[in-house]
Amino acid sequence: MSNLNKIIEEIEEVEQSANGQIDQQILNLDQLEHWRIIFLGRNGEISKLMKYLSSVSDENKRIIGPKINNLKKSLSNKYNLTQKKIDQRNNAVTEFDFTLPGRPVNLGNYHPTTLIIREICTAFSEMGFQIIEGQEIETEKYNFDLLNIPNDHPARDQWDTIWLQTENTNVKHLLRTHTSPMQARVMEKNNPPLRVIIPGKCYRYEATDATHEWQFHQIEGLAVDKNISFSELKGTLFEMARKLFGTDQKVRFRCDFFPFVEPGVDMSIEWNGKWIEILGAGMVHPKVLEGVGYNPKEYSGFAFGLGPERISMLKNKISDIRNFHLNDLRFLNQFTI
Ligand code: FA5
Repeated sequence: MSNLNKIIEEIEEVEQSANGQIDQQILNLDQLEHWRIIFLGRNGEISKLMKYLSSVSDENKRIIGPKINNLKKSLSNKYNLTQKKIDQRNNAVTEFDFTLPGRPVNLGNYHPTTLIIREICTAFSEMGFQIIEGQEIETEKYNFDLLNIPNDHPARDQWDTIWLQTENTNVKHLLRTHTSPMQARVMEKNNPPLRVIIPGKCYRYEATDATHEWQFHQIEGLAVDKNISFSELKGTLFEMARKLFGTDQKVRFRCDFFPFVEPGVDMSIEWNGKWIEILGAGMVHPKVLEGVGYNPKEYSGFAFGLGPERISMLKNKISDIRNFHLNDLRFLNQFTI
């Protein structure tokens, strides 16, 4: 190998070694200084290469001279760049201000449905009602039969039902269409007097729109005792409306039909100059009392079922019930405790 080739090879080796070290091994300024001395120092590798210039021909000088100069420039650049990077890293650590307040943690809120259910339940528990919960998967017997809605009765159409396919084909299961099946379940397990409130989810095979969801909530109320009359029903619901909407709240009762109450009513509240229906109610039908083994001559009671989302919509000026399930934080963040 000629002298020239040997020198070129050496230049390349120095380049490789210098770049390899600075890219992979240099972590701090001390190491960088050590690297500088080895490659760019007075007796470093670049200086050693420079010395070849005095021993080669002018022609070869013109070949290796620029190569050595370029290498020196590129290593000097790399040195400056690495020094900057290390400085920045060091400053980033030393400039961290430990006295700064921490980043705020996003705290969750209660869902508006939870808030309104709690508010309504509190109103009733202040009137002596006990709060209980029930199951969302029901049988035909409790959702319909024990509520005086026999098979093939047209009243069933009022509750578009999501039926379930289960292994037991003798018992028909469904997603409860209302919370009323809990009336029979509570009465079967308890003796009067009783006053209960039952919040929970309901499901109907319905097209959704601004006031209808296929999954929504209801709050059922039931009171059974001796001598319970329609006055107690009216008084209780009137008091609830005053607690929820303010002491001036006007309410209106009108006749309505539900097979499990007699007489049946719906209650509306006066809202922005209009009557808005908020619940169905009535005196528990004697057949329902009989069905759970109560003597209708001895006991009477009232029941009602209301939709908490609809009440929240009125109170909070929500124009579309579907907002409750959209999971949109712009909507949900507006509700705080
Ligand atoms: C019933 O479901 C009866 N079980 C209520 C009842 C109980 C009457 C006890 C008498 C005695 P209704 O289908 O009207 O009735 O529903 C009651 C309330 O649930 C309605 O006033 C409304 O607030 C709410 N609701 C009904 N369907 C929907 C729906 N698709 N989306 C949102 N809320 C609904």
